Amino acid sequence: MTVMEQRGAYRPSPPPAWQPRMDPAPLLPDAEPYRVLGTEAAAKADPGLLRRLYAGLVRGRRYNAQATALTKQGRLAVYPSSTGQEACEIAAALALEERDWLFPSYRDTLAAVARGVDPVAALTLLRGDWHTGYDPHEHRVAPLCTPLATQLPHAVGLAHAARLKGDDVVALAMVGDGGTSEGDFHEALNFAAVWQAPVVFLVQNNGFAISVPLAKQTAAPSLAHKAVGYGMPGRLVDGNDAAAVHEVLSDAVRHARAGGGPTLIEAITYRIDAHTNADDATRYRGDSEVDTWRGHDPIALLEHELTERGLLDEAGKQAARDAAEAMAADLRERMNQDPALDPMDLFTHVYAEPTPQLREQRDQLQAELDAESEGPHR
Ligand SMILES: Cc1ncc(C[n+]2csc(CCOP(=O)(O)OP(=O)(O)O)c2C)c(N)n1
Ligand SMILES: [Mg+2]
Repeated sequence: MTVMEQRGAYRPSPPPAWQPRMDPAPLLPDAEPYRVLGTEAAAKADPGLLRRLYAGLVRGRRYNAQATALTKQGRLAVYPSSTGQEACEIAAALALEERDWLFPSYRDTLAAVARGVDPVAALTLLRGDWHTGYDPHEHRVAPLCTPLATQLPHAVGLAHAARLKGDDVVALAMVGDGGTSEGDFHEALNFAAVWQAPVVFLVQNNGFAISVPLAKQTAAPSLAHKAVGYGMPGRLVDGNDAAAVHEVLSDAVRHARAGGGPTLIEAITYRIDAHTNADDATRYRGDSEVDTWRGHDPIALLEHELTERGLLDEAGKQAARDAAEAMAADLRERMNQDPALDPMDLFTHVYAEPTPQLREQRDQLQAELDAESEGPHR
């Protein structure tokens, strides 16, 4: 048969039937961020949990104020405050079991401390003293991560490995709104969904990536909507409502532990302070926006609920403040002691096998230190 005859014999047929691989509707976030405080759902919230959240929030705010003060005294190089975001920080820590893992960003010191990391050790990186100040295995808290979103693939890797080993472990990875534009965010969510890894992604949408507002960051309907493209559920929550954040995170952790796969949660919150002590936020945002968010303060919201239900009186508030003050005093005192540092530690744990350049730099520093220790130079 000639080619022309073959072509003539070709009968077009419709393409094979196509169907979406799953119904996307259940993955979509609700139209409104989920709330508990100030709604009927609040009556069902566990009083003990609300009290623990309250104590954690009060302590967290005091920690932020103290750490910021330490930057002004030259005791801390930099501090990214999470004032206004304490509900996300504390609820994240309380939604995990001891055996679970937390993968924090540089802003998530409070979550690390709420999981048991020593408040001083949590600041080691921000003081510039060492790579990280605590043993990540002790409280199952990965090092605070400064390169944006790199903690996300780490969390997925750990969660996937745990599942392969049969360990009943969930990883919670925290990231900012700006971090969602990173390639690592995409790779982490894609792998997590394909592998159905037991991981929960918590995006704290605090409105800004340093000076870049969300509108310049993304054109997505919400960050939670991004979940659908990966094949995982997206959830929206009021990030200043500690009870709501705790409930949504706990649901996602339970779902992941039961083999249901990952969830992407977007918590709507606001960064009350500047990006860090080195930033001047008045250059890119107005006071009225900040004031509006001060009116939706996570501590005030929870305090109101607890007071209304007769679960918190003046003595209870004072007890929370006293505990926070004692923590701050201890932090101040220990941070005011000069740490004993070996400059040669700069080169420790950078690579398993140091590169020739690193070896050269190490030798050079050692020679300089030796020369210095030989006493005053002639
Ligand atoms: C890979 C990478 N690129 C750029 C930076 C510089 N940087 C530090 S914080 C930041 C903004 C991040 O904003 P967001 O993810 O919203 O977190 P937030 O600081 O608001 O908690 C940028 C761009 C970085 N640390 N890492
Ligand atoms: Mg942000």
